[in-house]
Amino acid sequence: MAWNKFVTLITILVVLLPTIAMAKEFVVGDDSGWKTNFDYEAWAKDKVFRVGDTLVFNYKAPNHNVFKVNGTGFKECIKPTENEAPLSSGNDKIDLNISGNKWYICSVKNHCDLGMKLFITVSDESSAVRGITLSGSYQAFMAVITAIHIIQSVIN
Ligand SMILES: [Cu+2]
Repeated sequence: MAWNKFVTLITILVVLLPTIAMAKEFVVGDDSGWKTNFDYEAWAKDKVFRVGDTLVFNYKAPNHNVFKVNGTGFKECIKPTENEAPLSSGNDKIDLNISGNKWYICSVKNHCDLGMKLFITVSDESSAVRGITLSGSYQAFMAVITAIHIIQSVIN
């Protein structure tokens, strides 16, 4: 009967919850990947990056690369000096371990000017905190479900 379904629902949610609370992996540009003539400002606009999340730059090596730069380097597309090695695997993962502003560019030819530049702000509210927030609303949700079931059983 309904009680069995309720127990099943609780079991599913308890199993799923830790997955929901885990750190996020952001694929830069989603399916488009890291390329010229893409609006990464628009891509990043509605996203919330947190400490513990990961950025993934996908592209066909060696056509592009990923350089971490500062705000000026980003704005003026300044290529880092020769002795700094860029990420260039074509599947570059960057762990966002520290909060603050981060700027990334491609230093191949004039790709930065052609739009291969990404600016994000990493929030210091960690994924663990987000998990707690989520489980808070989760508890509220479960309380409502339980209340509905109690009311239903009283009516019946
Ligand atoms: Cu490039």
